Amino acid sequence: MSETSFKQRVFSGIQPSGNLTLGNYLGAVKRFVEMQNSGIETIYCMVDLHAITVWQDPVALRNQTRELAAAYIACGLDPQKSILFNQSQVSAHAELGWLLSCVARLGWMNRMTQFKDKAGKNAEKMSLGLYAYPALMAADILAYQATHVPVGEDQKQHVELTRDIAAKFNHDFGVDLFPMPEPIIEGAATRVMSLRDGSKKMSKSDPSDKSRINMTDDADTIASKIRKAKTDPEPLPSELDGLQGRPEARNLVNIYAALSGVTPDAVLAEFGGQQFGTFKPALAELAVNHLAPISGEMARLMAQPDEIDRILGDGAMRADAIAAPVLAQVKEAIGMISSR
Ligand code: AQP
Repeated sequence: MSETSFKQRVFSGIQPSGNLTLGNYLGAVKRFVEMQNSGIETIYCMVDLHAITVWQDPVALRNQTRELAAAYIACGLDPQKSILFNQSQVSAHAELGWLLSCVARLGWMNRMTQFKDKAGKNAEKMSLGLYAYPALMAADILAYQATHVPVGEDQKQHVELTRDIAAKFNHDFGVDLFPMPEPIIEGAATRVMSLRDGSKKMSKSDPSDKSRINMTDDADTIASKIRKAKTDPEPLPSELDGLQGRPEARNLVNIYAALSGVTPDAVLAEFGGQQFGTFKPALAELAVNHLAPISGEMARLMAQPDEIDRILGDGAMRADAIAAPVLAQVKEAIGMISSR
């Protein structure tokens, strides 16, 4: 365990690998904003180096990165208060990623469930980068000596691996350079599920657009996706226990709770005994009211790509000023000569 007391600092990132989904928003970005507004130092990244672990069309990647920056800002991240930048502009990420991949053990990486989920039966055809992704994610966090990492439930294992890598580095080199970062997984929707299959998480890269709500979807599209969301024929229960074995119903209740800022119990107290024919339109209205101002603001920002690039450039310089000295200390600890 680290004995140094590290300054509280938040780091997290999202891949610009497609449209930001309601899952990314409720599981991650909403929390990013709360942490920013609590006064802690916050650093939020568009992790383009992670995005390319699967094929990205270069034109689309550029657009998706700007769109993600626009989404961050439209959701309430303030470039004055938070450092916002794209990962590839700060070379400490890639460099520290390599150094930490020499610390991480193959056995640890082999236990990562996200690789297994994403690779499926095609592991042999996946990029080496997809397999090594968690070591780069550890570098993202540790380059800033971040103490808190707001993420959705699916990223918990990667933050735990980051702690293992940090502890091994500190131990192997007899230093106290890295804190043990804490995953922050909070809220009613830490794992938003696909609208088509309650056993799969909602994901940007799901081939079916109907499986997710994109932050850029218009009101009609949101309403139609919620209306067509898979459910069961039973009415909603009045108690949480009644959602057992009903993953699709649970998912919609959790989404309603997270959007309206109440607990799932409170949602069931209001809608228990009612059919989805009543609940779905209420959820659609809530989602549209919540998301329409965000997508409107995103569209406004996307009309000014130069301003987005300026914000990202400023963020990259501020991020580099924190990460470069940490990287220098890491190299020093490893025994690398600083020759210039
Ligand atoms: N369904 C989800 N529910 C709650 N949180 C979620 N997150 C992702 N999906 C959900 C959280 O969003 C943050 C950013 O995730 P990411 O882009 O780094 O990668 P991911 O977890 O692999 O997300 P996607 O949407 O599934 O992307 P693709 O399809 O490109 O792999 C993380 O904090 C994550 O927990």
